[in-house]
Amino acid sequence: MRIKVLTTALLFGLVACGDGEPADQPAPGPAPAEQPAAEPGVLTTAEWFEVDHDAQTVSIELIAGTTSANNYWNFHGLFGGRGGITVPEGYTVTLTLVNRDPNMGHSVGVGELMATWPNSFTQVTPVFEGAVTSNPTSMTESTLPGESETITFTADQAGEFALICYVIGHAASGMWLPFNVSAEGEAGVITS
Ligand SMILES: [Cu+2]
Repeated sequence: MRIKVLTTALLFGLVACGDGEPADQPAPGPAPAEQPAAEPGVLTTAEWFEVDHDAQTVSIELIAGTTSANNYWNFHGLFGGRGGITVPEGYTVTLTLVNRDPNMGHSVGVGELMATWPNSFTQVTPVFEGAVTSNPTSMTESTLPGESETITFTADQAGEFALICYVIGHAASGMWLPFNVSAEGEAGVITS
């Protein structure tokens, strides 16, 4: 989402800072790509995401290995920073990690957003207390194929974070998902 927004801002900046060419000149190059049905960066709903504003709770079923994309190292088919989840600040989040990858254990935790990801994590400290599955760095004792694990935490700090698989090599290979905590109470998912 952020990348798209930045790209748009950059393009706008380039246009705005142009050298005064007539505005009615058609832009050179290929026509812009058609917009997909769901605009990137716009929060939407999904059957795996439920928010209850009265109870101030969010329920997420996070499926690892949903598709074979990225060698099954994905959440809901998303990897490499695509997609994302936004929850309102202060809400209690119940997240169930479901591992459908036929080959490999996975984990998930809420961590700081990084520009690049280390191959291995020597220490895992989640941003929110309780916001990480058990044995998150272990290939043999994390959430194994066919297993699931539920964690519960309170998203008590607004900001831009990430849902990270801490198994060695996985985050570096793209197995992470943007996770935002909104001070404005926004909730939803981005699925592309
Ligand atoms: Cu993984």
